[in-house]
Amino acid sequence: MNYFQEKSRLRLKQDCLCHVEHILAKSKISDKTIFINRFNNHFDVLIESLFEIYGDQYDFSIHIKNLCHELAHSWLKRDKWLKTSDAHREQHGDWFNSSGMTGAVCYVDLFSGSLLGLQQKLGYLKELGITYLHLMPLFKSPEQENDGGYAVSSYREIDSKLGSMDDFRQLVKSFREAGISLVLDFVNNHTSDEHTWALKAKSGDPRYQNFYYLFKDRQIPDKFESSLREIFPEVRRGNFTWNSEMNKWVWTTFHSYQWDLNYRNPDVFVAMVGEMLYLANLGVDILRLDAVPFTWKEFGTTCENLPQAHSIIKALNACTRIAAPGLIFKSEAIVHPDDVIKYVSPGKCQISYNPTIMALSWEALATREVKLMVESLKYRFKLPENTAWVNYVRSHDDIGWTFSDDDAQYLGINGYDHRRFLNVFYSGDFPGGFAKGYKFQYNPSNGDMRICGTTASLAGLEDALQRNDIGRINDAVNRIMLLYALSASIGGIPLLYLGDEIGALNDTSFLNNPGKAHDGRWVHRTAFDWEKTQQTDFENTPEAQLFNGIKRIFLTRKQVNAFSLNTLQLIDSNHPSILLFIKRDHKNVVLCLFNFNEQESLSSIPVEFFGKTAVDLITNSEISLPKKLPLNGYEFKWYSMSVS
Ligand code: OTU
Repeated sequence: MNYFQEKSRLRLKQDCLCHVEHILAKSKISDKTIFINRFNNHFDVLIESLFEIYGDQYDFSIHIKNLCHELAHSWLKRDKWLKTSDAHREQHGDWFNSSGMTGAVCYVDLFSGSLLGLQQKLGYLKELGITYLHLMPLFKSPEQENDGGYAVSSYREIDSKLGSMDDFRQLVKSFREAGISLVLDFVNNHTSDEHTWALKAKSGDPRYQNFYYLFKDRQIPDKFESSLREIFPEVRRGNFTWNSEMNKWVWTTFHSYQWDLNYRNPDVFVAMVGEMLYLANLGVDILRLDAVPFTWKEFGTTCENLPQAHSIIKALNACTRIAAPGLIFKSEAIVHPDDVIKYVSPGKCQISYNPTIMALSWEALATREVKLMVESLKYRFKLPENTAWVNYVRSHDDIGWTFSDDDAQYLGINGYDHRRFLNVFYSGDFPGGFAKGYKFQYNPSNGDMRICGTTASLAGLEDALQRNDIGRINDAVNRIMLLYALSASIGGIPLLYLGDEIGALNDTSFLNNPGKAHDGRWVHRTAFDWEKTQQTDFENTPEAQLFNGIKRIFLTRKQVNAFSLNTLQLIDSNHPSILLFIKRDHKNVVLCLFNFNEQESLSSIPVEFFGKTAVDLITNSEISLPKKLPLNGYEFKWYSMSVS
């Protein structure tokens, strides 16, 4: 910023401050200084981030004033209990990351039928120790195809099949009282083509036509297209959709009914802040920012991960710090590891999926070698303070092999060939393999594809059950527990895909539903089988082993502060299949070992620990640590010692 820009920024700040003071003065609320202080503390970051994207717009200051108006009014509408929680969380910048935090995710309709039904499942979630629950998109969306709710028609209306806004408000309160934070998606890259803004655009309203990227002919789309990726090439080629009502091409990165929002227009930013703060004021604790890499477009680029997409997040974050500081963001960037990490900071997204470790733990199961995961952990795991990874085994989406080709090359692995091998392995085509998955979105232009399937089916349980082979069933169960144990101890928050704890298998019944049949991801978005939970109590079924095993993993994790910390010390196990790292805090040192192999394997133990007495955290028994430690097939071990 030059001298004149600096001057005008200061003047703008003064104007905005007057503006919000004026709004607050009209309200009866007594604690106005809290808002003013926050405004003073975060306005500079807000304005700098917005200046990066809108600084060249002649009406910049008008939009900023509209934004301030939105911030002040949203804060005034915020419930008292949320304001109390805001104050507490401001004092505890890492409130979301402790070993007590355990995540889970579900579709409300598939898990419990409705929001009221979900209230009834509180006991089940508590038994598993869940303290963070991500509810997949809940809002109004097109009747037939809606990308599992990721085509939002209104950010302020609950899908009537799931319940009402009042049901949701009640749920937020009772879950918060039960110690469960709620996570919702903020689908901010696009709306559905049935959102009021899209409907107005279709009817010719120029203000709302400017909310989207519309083009009268193919000239500009073609120029962009040459450098763009295709996300769902089996559904539609290219990134643009012809709309005959407007006689225009619309930018649609995902499906044709998901219209990308035009963030070049500051009006869109202000409107989306309004929607975001509405969600915040419902009492949502965490917003998952969907598809974060895609919000800014520039000619000649991939239109992913551009610096301006980061400026948008910084600005959204600053808005929450001012008007709803109890809220944090979770980044959903399933991209190259170097790009994933750039979204994670206290000023952007405080938490993020860890897609690299997710993919690499499946990679290690397929290869029985941990070297690619170790290489990645060396350089791509460390996060800034007051941020955390969300470690997941499976999500509602496909698995993309987003590891770094440089890491692979360093180890003598050809990234392209390795991805091909992993796709063949997990789609079940590899001779002698254990996985039963499905190929997803094969792109004939470049050979890319991804993989679908439930955790259990990908880990071999479906195949083992079909063969009725006890040995294979045990292997499959142990693979699943291995991955969950890793997610619970590596650092950050583990995330359970509900159903994994009872071994949910692939379900192809979605093929009979015309709204879902074209999207293979529904094979792993299965209806929760409550009958299976009955078996977990008294039978030695795979369901019982999984449920009790995962529950034990989560409950044990709660007692180990070091498991949530971002720091990790990698140790060479001297065995290609064994991952070995140390987690420590000021009180305890925990050796964590994971055998990615069905055979018994021997791990070296660091010399400083020879002969030390350690507690096996899972069995609660004591052991004197040997030089070489045997691990059974797919076994994991957590050995804790106090710092002397
Ligand atoms: C997300 O995923 C959601 O998780 C998907 O369920 C949605 O379909 C999609 O956005 C559109 O809303 O490409 O294959 O780097 O990987 O945003 C899934 C981010 C996806 C993308 C991700 C996207």
